[in-house]
Amino acid sequence: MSTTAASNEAKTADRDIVVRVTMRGRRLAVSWLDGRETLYPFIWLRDNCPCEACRDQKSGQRLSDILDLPAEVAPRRLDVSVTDNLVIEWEPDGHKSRYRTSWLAKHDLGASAWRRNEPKPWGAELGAELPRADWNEILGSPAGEREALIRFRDYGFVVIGAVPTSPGMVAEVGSRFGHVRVTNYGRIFDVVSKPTANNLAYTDRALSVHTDNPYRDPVPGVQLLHCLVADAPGGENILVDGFRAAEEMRRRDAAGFDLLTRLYVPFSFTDREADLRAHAPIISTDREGRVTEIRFNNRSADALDLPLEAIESWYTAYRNFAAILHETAGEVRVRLDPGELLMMANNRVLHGRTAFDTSVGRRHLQGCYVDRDGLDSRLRVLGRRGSRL
Ligand code: OGA
Ligand code: NM2
Ligand code: ZN
Ligand code: ZN
Repeated sequence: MSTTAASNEAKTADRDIVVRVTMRGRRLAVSWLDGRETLYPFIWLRDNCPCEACRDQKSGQRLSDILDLPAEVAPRRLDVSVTDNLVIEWEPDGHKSRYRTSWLAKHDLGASAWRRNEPKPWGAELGAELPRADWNEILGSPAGEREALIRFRDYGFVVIGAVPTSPGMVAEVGSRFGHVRVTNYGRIFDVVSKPTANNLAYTDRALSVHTDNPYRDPVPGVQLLHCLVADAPGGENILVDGFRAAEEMRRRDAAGFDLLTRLYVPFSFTDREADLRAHAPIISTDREGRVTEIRFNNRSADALDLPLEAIESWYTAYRNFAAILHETAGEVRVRLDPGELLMMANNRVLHGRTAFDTSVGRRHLQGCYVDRDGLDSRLRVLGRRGSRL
């Protein structure tokens, strides 16, 4: 363990040590001790000058407008003799910029890896050891809280244990990590079987795996479900990694995958007070083709309004994807006990439940939604060196 840590540290240092800086066209080429070479366009460097004339030193925000920069910038003088710094004096105005080499190393414009953490795909095997956390450990130390958020980030969900079963705790947990999103269902909602339910979630029926609120724009990023009472037989939760399922779809039916990413389909929810509608693809991808969002909820799928020629082939693709989502090889089952709280990335992990029988006992979950960006922010803050939050 210690050897690995030491060699990792050595590697990090090599990554941050500059051996040579040269001009190449309108870019600066930096060679690093670990053998890499990175390129930085002059305009990019000048725009990212961290000096006090360019950045407010308190907020870190940029003070200038883009047009305040000369259109043609180029280094007049380079100096790498200052430890861990690259100093550039610029043409035409003599402005001086000083960049930390570790900052430059981190901004390798040729590699996209530093931009994101790859999700860890999972299937049924994850059921053997669910990503778990403990509310007391989250409260107890920044490291404990960070661990919980890292599991959530990597797997798209985490089961948090030892959350007191007092009503409203779900929003307290949500607010610990991010910002609760109020919806037409309220700040928090009670998932119980009710006689007159405006949503099938408020019945004792089984719910097949789904994305919550696909009819909303934007869709809530994170859902929390906190178990208060679990006395009714049944009511087991089912989780599926939608990203993994989408990759499986791409492999098995590339043309169908393509249809599900390209065609926008309608979702809706209506009751006495609400008429929510949104159009979106079932699978969304980024410019590099990576899956970024799954929106799958058959209960709230509205009548397709695609061009006539597209309907049958879309249904074939939709059914193929649904079949993958319903494969037991991809699903994890968990029966929440009172005090357990399931926190899920609603854009990635689909959830469902089996039916439950209220003739024997009650079942009561409380839920809320939080925005995803707050959690990501919290994780970064907790990762700051010496974080003592
Ligand atoms: C929901 C839901 C699952 C459950 O309320 O959106 O999916 O376990 N509930 O009741
Ligand atoms: N509830 C539990 O998104 C959905 O319609 C699923 C959501 C009603 C907030 C249920
Ligand atoms: Zn500056
Ligand atoms: Zn749901």
